[in-house]
Amino acid sequence: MKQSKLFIPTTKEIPADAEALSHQMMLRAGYIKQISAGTYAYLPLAWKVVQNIQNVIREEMEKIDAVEMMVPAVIPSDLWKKSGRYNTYGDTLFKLNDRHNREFILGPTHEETMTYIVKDLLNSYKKLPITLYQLQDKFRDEDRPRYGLLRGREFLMKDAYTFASSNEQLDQSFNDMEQAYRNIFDRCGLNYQVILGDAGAMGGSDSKEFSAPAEIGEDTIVYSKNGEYAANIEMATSKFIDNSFEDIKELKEVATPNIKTISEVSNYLGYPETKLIKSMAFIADEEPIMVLIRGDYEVNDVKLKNYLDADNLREATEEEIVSKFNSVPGFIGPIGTKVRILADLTVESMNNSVVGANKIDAHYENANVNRDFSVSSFSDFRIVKAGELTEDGKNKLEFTKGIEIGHIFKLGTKYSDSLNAKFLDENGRQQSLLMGCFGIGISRLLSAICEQSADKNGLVWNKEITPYDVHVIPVNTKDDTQVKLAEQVSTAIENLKMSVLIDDRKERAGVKFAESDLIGLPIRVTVGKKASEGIVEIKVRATGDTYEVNKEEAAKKVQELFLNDVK
Ligand code: 9G3
Repeated sequence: MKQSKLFIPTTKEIPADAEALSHQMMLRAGYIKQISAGTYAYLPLAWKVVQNIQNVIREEMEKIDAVEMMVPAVIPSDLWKKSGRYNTYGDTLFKLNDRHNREFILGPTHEETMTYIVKDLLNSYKKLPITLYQLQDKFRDEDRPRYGLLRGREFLMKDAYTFASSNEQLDQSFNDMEQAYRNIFDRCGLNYQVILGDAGAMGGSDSKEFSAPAEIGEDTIVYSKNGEYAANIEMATSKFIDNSFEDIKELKEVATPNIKTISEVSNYLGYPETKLIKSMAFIADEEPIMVLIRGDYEVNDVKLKNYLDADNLREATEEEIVSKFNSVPGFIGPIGTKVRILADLTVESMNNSVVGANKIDAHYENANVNRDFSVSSFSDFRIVKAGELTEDGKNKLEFTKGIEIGHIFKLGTKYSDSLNAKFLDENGRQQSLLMGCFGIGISRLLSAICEQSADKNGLVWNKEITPYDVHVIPVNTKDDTQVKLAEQVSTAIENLKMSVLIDDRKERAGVKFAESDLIGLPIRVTVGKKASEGIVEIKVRATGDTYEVNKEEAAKKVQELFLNDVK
């Protein structure tokens, strides 16, 4: 391909609002162009990479008998009203009306659509299991789209859906998909961890997340160095050790004038934060709930939401703390409270604790569960801390940041129940279809690959997904010898089944080399001054290794390097 015919709007300046390395480099290398907040055009080189990634995905889906199809992006809202998700996702759902004023949404994911399609068709166990997938843009009106393709409002996803007649079939599909994802991410040259993920909102049970370690990642991954434990912090658990037993003391009210936060109370009364109980006020689907946790921990919203199976969970406002908790912000506590009280396991073994007195400028000392207040149930509601031990006490927990590039779920019958998608089992009984759903964020995957592989000079592609295999650069396009030799070498390389981008533009050498480093093709062949001696230079982008070879052996050397030195 002649570079003069392509469209690669490279630029030197780094846009002010591009913080992520991948975002900066994809802009500078002319791979993407922002159209609006969170929506991007894939320019020719990026689109080639995306298609290469999609072909890797197709090959791996083929191996596990998953079948590609395509559904509309414009979906009637009433499908989402039936599943109950129309309200759950509120503002994040893109909504639109057609000319007859009928309501639609732009699909953010397609559990409902797929269930609607197979319902009444996959009506016998003989037709199950089946896994359908698509490679399609998804729409999510994110509040804060950012980091380029990492968090977009229109983005490419591979979304797959399994319909099965038994848990064994669903497990098989889930395991097949996990292996397929490992193969896909390995072939994309990515390093990643498979971690315990939150299945909460999806109504299912198990879920596994594929997380690519990256500073810019929005996920916090909790893991043990020996690799035995890895979980999204939303789900992570730790061993809780408590040995603070004392004799029960008399409850005592103490004046704490304008002393509100945990650290203020701790300092003012001279107690460590581990002797304080933090009382959090939440509204879960309109119900006021108080959650108690030891002063040195934070409540984990995801664990709480999953425990309550709530659609909407939020912290109460100061006004609600007065009106619904009959308390005073900063002095809220469990004693005398009428709302349901849940408590983290850390509270179960505490005694003689400090709690808010539910009135201005006052706290209690020596508060004890059961004597002074009752808890309706104890559960793990805490956010684990780095340095804590894994539940088996054998390993220390470390934290790192990661980019969620894939997530696989076992859904159960949440969607088939709500859309009445049933099949006849081998005993002639009607059952709801068992479902699994599996996603790869393809746009996000592109960013994650760039985050992990780009260097200060630009992008660096591996051989599986590079837009072109070899970059041939005639340094001086006015020099016939160089131009002819560049064409000869390009043809010889193409004859060895490698794709070539030839930089036939009338640009200065410095510009050509800098842009070649930016767009990141794995191998570069420079045809410069030594062309007259029939010598060309070959450079491996990832390592910088450089070789001078005769023109006759150039193509062979490129092939050898491409096969052996390029990842
Ligand atoms: C929405 C909106 C945002 C969403 C969802 C729904 C995430 C939503 C979870 C999934 C689960 C799986 C199939 C492919 C793999 C992931 N964000 N999720 O359901 F309406 Cl606005 O998408 N779906």
